[in-house]
Amino acid sequence: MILDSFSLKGKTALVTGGSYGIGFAAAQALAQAGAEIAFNCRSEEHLQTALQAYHAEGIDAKGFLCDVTDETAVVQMVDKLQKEWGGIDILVNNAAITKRVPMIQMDTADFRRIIDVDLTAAFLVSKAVLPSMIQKGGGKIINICSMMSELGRETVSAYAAAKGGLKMLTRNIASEYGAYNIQCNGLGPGYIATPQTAPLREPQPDGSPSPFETFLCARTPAGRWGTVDDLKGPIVFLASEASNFVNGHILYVDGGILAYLGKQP
Ligand code: NAP
Ligand code: GCO
Repeated sequence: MILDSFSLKGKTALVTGGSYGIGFAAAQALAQAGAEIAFNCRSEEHLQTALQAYHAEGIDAKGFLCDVTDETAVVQMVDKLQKEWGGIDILVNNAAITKRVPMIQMDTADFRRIIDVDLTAAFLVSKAVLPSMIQKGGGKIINICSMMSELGRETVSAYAAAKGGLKMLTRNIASEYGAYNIQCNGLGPGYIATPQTAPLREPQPDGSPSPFETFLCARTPAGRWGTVDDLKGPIVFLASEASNFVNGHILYVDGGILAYLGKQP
């Protein structure tokens, strides 16, 4: 039955940055499709809150306090999971940060930090997980890309550079490890209502939508912000056997933004 190819029963999945936002929703979806879930984040408070939320939904998630830029901590987390699970079948490189500031005003340290979290970390975690995927005879790596993997906009130079790099890292992992039955693809959300984009959705003092919200909805054929629920089906697809011949692809889930010049004012 074709639907069986979307099942993740018996699979294990690590979602970086799975304490809230898109990462939490991705982990929820993978669990609902049958996978065992692990996630990491930086904050003890977020970790505990997320564990309670997962457990309240009957998801026996494993949580780790681990900064994805800390290679030692990443290797320790992956080693622990591989000992407990016998390997990691699915890796979602989701954790990322942004800082919205004009490039010439951006501190170099901030630029470097964003590249470190949003790009280098995907290299670190993938490098830690790939050997056991090769040994197991296959695996899935899903890198959470962005509209900024394709488009620029004011104030997001570091983030866009990272997300553009993440698109090509995705293609390179696909190229280098496809022979081991490992598929590495990107999921490229449009604009999604999460804490990361909350500042862009802040209503104006008179209660009217933010200028960015008005702009974005005119730029999106669907005419709305995406929700984390919009991403659940695509993430399960990319994590499942249903996508075994999809490799190096960035699946944009953007309501049509990348296809659209924008509504004429
Ligand atoms: P978010 O709301 O800011 O959530 C980020 C998650 O990553 C949190 O769980 C956070 O937990 C964790 N995190 C941040 N830095 C970390 C680090 N150094 N080590 C470990 N965990 C870390 O972001 P989001 O909107 O859900 O976005 C998730 C992913 O989707 C990111 O890759 C983002 O670039 C991408 N994306 C977002 C949108 C959107 O519109 N929201 C669109 C396209 C792509 P702690 O704070 O506890 O560490
Ligand atoms: C921004 C937003 C975007 C979204 C997302 C779009 O400031 O433009 O943060 O970067 O997070 O990546 O796909």
